[in-house]
Amino acid sequence: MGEEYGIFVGGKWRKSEGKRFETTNPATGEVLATFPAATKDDVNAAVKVAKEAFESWRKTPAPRRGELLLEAARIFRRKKEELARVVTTEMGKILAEGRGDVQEVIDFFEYAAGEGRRMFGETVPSELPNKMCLTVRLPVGPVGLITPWNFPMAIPAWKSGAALIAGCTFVLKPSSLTPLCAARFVEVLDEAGFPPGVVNMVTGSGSVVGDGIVDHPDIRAVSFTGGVDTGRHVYESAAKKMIKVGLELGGKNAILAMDDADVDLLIDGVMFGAFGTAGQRCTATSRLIVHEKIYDQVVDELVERAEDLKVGDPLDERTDMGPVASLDQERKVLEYVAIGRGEGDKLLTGGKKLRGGKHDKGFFLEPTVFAVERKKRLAQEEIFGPVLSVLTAKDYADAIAIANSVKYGLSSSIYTNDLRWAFRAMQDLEAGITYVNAPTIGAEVQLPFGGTKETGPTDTREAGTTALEEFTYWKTVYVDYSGRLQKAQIDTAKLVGG
Ligand code: TXE
Repeated sequence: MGEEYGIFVGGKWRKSEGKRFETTNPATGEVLATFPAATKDDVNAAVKVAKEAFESWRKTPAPRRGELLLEAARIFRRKKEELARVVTTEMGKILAEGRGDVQEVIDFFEYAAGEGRRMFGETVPSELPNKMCLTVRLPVGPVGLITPWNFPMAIPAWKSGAALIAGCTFVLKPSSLTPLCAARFVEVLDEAGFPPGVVNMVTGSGSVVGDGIVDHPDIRAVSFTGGVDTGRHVYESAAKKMIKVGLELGGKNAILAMDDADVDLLIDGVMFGAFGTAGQRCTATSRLIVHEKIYDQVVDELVERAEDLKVGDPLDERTDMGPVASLDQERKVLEYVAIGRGEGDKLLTGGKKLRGGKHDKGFFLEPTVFAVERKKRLAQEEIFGPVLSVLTAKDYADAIAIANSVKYGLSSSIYTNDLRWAFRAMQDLEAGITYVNAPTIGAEVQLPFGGTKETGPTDTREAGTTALEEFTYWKTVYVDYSGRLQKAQIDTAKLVGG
C-alpha cells in the first residue's frame, strides 16, 4: 500500500479532506504511496501561510537564503542514491538517469545559492550632481510552481531554487504521476531548515489544485512546465490576473545531419537524444532531418542500433530504456504509431508494446523509428515517447525549412564539420537552444533553458542568470543627497545646448 502522505503546509504534513489517489511504479504496477487530491480549502490554507511567511522571507538576506539552498544541496548529495531510486521507481527512467535527475537538483541549488551573493543590479549615473541611481531586484511575492512528471525532482528544483533565492515563498503542485518524488524533495528542503511556510506542497488535480493556485489572488507569479494545452489555459488565467507567468511547453526537437557529418558521432547522439528517458524529455530528439546523400547509411545504422537497445527493468544497471511513465503515455505513443501507419509513414523498426515475462507488468514499448514526410502528423506533433521520425532534406536550406516548420521551438541540433552550416544554423534555427555536434538533450544549469514559439510564448528562461526573471521585478531607486529640490532635465525648460 505504501506510505500515506498528506499535504505539506506551513512546515508540517497535514491531513486533507480530499479523496486519496495512488502513485505506482510504471515498471511493475506496484503501489508506492497514496496522496490526497487536495481541496480548494487546502490550496487556500497553503497560499495563506505562503503569504504570511513571505513577509519575513523577503527580508532574509539573500546570502542567508543561499546558505539554506546550499545545505539542501548537501543533503541531496548525501541522499543521492536513495533519491535516484525513488525517481526511477516512480517515474520509470533508468537508474543512471534517476541519478542525473538528483544531480540536477544539486547543481542548480549550488548555482542558485551563489546567486544569493550576486543578484546584481546596476548603478547608473544621474544627470544631476549629488544624486545616485540604482536598480535592485525584488521578489514578486508568494508564487505557484506547477511541475510535470518527466524530471520529477529536477524541475521542482529549477523552479523552487530560483524562487527561494529571489525571496519568494511557494506552493508546489507536482504531477499526480510523481507526487512521491515531490514529497521526498520537499522533505529535504524541510530538513535543510527553510522556515515554516516558505516551502509548501499540495497534491491533486489540475482543475482544483492547479487552477486554485493560478487563480488565487495572493499568488503573484506562476512557473509552469507541461503540455501546450494546459500551458495555454494557465497563460490565459495568469493574463486575467495580470501576473507573471513562465511557461515551458514541450517540443518537436530536431537534429539536422549534414552530408559531411561524422556518422558514428551522429548515431551515438541520436540514440541518446531520441531514446534517453524513453523519449520523454522536453528536449528529446523527436525528428532527425538527414541530408539525402547520407540518408540510407544513417537509417540503416540507426535501425540496427535501435533494435539492440535493452528495454526493461529500469533499476537494472544493464537496461538502456525503461517503461514509459504511465498507461496514458503508453496509449498516446501507440496511438501515434497507428496514426503514422494510417498516414502511410514507413515504420522502420519498433512500434509495439513489449509483452511476456516482466514486460507484462509495465508500460514497456519498443524503440520506434519511422520514415516520415514533412507535413505528416508524426513530423509535426509532440509524441513524448520513444518514437523518432526521420526525414530527408535536399540541402542546408531545405533542412532548416523542415526544422522550423513546427509550432514548437525548444531545442535543436546540427551535425556538421563545416563552419558555414554550424554558424548559420545557430541563427537560422527557431529554437531556444541549439547544439552543434551534440544531441538536443543535455542542458547545464548555469545556462538559460527555454524556448520560443509555442514552447515558450512568455520568453522566460529557467536556470542560468535569467532564472530570477520569473520571480522578481526591478525597482529603480533615485537617491538625492543634494539637500535641495533638483529637477531632472525633463522638468526643466533648459536643454543642454538649447
Ligand atoms: O501534462 P499536463 P501531462 C506534454 C507531453 C505529454 C503531455 C501530457 O506531450 O504527453 O504534455 O502530459 C498540471 N491548471 N508534456 O498530462 O497535463 C498537472 O497536474 C494548472 C511536455 O503530464 O500539462 C501537472 O502538474 N495546472 C512537458 C502539470 O500541470 C494544471 C512535460 C503538467 O500537466 C491544470 C510534461 C490546470 N487546469 C508533459 N491541469 C515538457 N515540456 O517537458 C493540469 N495541470
